[in-house]
Amino acid sequence: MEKFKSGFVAIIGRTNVGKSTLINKLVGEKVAITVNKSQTTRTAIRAIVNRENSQIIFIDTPGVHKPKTKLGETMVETAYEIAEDVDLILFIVDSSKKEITKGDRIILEKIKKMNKKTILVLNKIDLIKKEDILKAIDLYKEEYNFEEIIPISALNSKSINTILDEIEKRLKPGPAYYDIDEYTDQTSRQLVEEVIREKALKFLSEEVPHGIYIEVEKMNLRKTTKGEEIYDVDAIIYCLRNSHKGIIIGRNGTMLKRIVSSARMELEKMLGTKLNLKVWVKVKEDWQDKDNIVKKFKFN
Ligand SMILES: Nc1nc2c(ncn2[C@@H]2O[C@H](COP(=O)(O)OP(=O)(O)OP(=O)(O)O)[C@@H](O)[C@H]2O)c(=O)[nH]1
Ligand SMILES: [Mg+2]
Repeated sequence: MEKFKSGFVAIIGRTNVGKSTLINKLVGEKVAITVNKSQTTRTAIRAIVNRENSQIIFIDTPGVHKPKTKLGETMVETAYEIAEDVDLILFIVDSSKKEITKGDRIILEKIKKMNKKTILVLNKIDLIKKEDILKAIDLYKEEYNFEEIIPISALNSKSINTILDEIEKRLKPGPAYYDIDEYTDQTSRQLVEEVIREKALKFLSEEVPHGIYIEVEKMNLRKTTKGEEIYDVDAIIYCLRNSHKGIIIGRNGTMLKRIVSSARMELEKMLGTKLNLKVWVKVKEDWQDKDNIVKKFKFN
């Protein structure tokens, strides 16, 4: 019999290239929120794939970008620290960019310096012509001795097994580090915070949602008189300014209602129980530069 293998794989890349979309497809469950905006992922999330002869632990990382706050700095540092630590890197680029962008170049140089085993994933090929895929492969081939270059569209599941097979080939014998029925180390509290943030990012325009963070203050599971399980959850959306608070709540509370009901519906599906979700909005100026808050987003 083949020896059981295991290992840690970091998914790294610029912001908005599709890292979290890919990790969700790899695991077959939603572990990370995905939005068509930059800097969606703030902290590293582990997601576990159990195969017959292996266990692969993926780590989704915040997108590499030019940081403007302490939070941003911590996010980028986190991504690099994780890359240093893993057995293999999945480097994701957006193939529709047709060139190696400045941000990709910075990451590429880091990879060269670390001299790590790296699989390159050319994502979003649904947006480009077939011949451009070959061009992109040639472009990157010259840059680094990648283990493999795999063109995909993370919107479908077509190449997921290819990616998993290519990773498995390169893992060393090792134990299963996590229970095989676990697929993430995220707590349900964190999940609630992230899904609320996803909806806020989706429904609010650019500047406002980037300045928010969510804190679940209370999360209790109880049984209703009918014997159904229900979570009572109190959460707070912290934002940077009073004007932002007004926008998040919206006229007659409509925006907040929209965020909360959309988050609730999705979470009920994910958690498999009913949710009584109450959300308040509060102002906390400059939190993105406050160490005691930013430390919440550090990887541990
Ligand atoms: N057309 C197309 N869109 C994609 C593909 N993969 C991801 N996207 C979209 O790209 C956007 C960003 O995806 P995310 O997965 O949130 O990107 P990310 O790299 O995790 O971003 P950060 O967390 O901000 O670093 C979302 O709107 C996705 O639906 C793809 O293969 N094709
Ligand atoms: Mg992400």
